[in-house]
Amino acid sequence: MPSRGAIVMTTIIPKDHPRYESLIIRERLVDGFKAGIVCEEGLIAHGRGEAFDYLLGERTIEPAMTATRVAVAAMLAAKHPVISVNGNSAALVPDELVRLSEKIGAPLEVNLFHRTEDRVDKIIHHLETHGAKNVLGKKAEARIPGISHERAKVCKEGIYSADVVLVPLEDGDRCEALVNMNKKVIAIDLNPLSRTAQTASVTIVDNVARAIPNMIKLVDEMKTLPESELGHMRTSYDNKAMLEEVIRRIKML
Ligand code: PTJ
Repeated sequence: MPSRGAIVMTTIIPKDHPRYESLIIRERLVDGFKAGIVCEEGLIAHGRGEAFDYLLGERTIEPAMTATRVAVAAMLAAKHPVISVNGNSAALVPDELVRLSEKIGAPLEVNLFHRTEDRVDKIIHHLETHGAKNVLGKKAEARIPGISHERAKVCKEGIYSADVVLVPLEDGDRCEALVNMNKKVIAIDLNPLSRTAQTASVTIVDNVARAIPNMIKLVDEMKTLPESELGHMRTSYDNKAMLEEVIRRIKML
């Protein structure tokens, strides 16, 4: 029997399948759903993401890599960075979220749009089986002002007091509310037109399954760079221009 919240791959995808990576990602989501980690709506949201990923060629395009570099520069400079984790990202990149959290010194906080205490417990347990310690989110005693849904519930010493928040798969409302709290919000969203993508401080238009591993590699490359260089990366970056470039590339298809 799988342990509580454990993901067990149930379908075998042959490695020589031309769309192997995409199908593996889909299977991880389905298995995450069966394990009670991903919600029904998460499967629908993934379908939307897949469509945009197809348009991007299912690869990290150059403007997304630029945004990823700026995101890492922001996280390295942050006083209190926090990584928000929802059902989909926990199912897709649990090992990588734990590694990024350790490398940056940014706690993981489970924060769900479709929040149930059972799913919070399962996701925390799932991250712990992948090596995480002190996952936040069970105790969510603070609220983000200006939003009425469950994602407003946050941990006081986590997202509530963070200066930089990384939010893979965000909803637009909360992204805007976090920006209104003067936080730097780094979103990972395959849809460059979404309200999240348009309101975040830095938007990585990429699949979370590629973006988080890219961030891990970049932390190693960038952590020895002088602060002047990291600062220049952050201040010279224009998120709106980057999004326009992504949309231009999609139109050129
Ligand atoms: O686990 P919960 O309860 O927090 O719920 C998670 C979902 C995803 C259901 C919730 O956050 C939600 O409703 O999200 P939205 O508003 O549908 O937005 C999801 C966004 O993520 C969409 O713009 C998708 O294109 C995008 N997306 C989907 N899959 C990926 C993705 N972006 C990056 N990587 C993906 N794998």
